[in-house]
Amino acid sequence: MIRRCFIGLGSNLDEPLKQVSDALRELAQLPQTKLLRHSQLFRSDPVGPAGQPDYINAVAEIETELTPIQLLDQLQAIEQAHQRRRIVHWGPRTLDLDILLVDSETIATERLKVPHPYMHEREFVLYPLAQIAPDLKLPDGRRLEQLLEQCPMGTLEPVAL
Ligand code: ROI
Repeated sequence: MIRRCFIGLGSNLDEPLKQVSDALRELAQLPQTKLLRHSQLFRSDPVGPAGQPDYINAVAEIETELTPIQLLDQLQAIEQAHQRRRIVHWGPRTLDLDILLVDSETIATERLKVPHPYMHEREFVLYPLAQIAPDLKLPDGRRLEQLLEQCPMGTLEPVAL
C-alpha cells in the first residue's frame, strides 16, 4: 500500500539551512519512498520559549510504502544522525522531523499522532504546506485555506537561496 505523507522539517542549531537541506536529500533516499516535492525554506522566530535562535522550516511531500510507524522510525534515525540535541521541551533543536499528515488517516497512539496535533496553528507548517498543496483538506474536513485565514504569517519569510 502506498501512502502520501507530508513531513515538517525544522532546525535552529548548527547551521539550520544545511540541516534542513541535508534532511530533504535524506528523505529522498529513504527505502520504499519517493520525495514528490518540497516547499521553499522559510525563516521564522521561535514559537515557544524566547531566547533561542531563529528557525528554518520546510514541508516535504512523500509517497511511501513504509507503514506510519516504520516511517517514524526512519525519521527518528535521520534526526539521530543529525545528532539531535533536545535539552529542553520546546527548546532549540538540530533537526526536527514531524509527520504532519498520512493520506486522510487519523492516528492516535502513544508514539504517533496524525494529523500532527499542533499543525493547524503553526504558521511555519501551514504556509510551507500551502506552497506545495494549496487545495489540501485535513481528515476532519477543514480546508488548509480556512486554517491559513486564522493563522497570520507573523515573522515567517521565505529564504532566498
Ligand atoms: N518555532 C519555529 N519557528 N519553528 C519550529 O520548527 C519550531 N519547532 C518547535 C517549537 C519549539 C515549538 N518552536 C518552533 O518545536
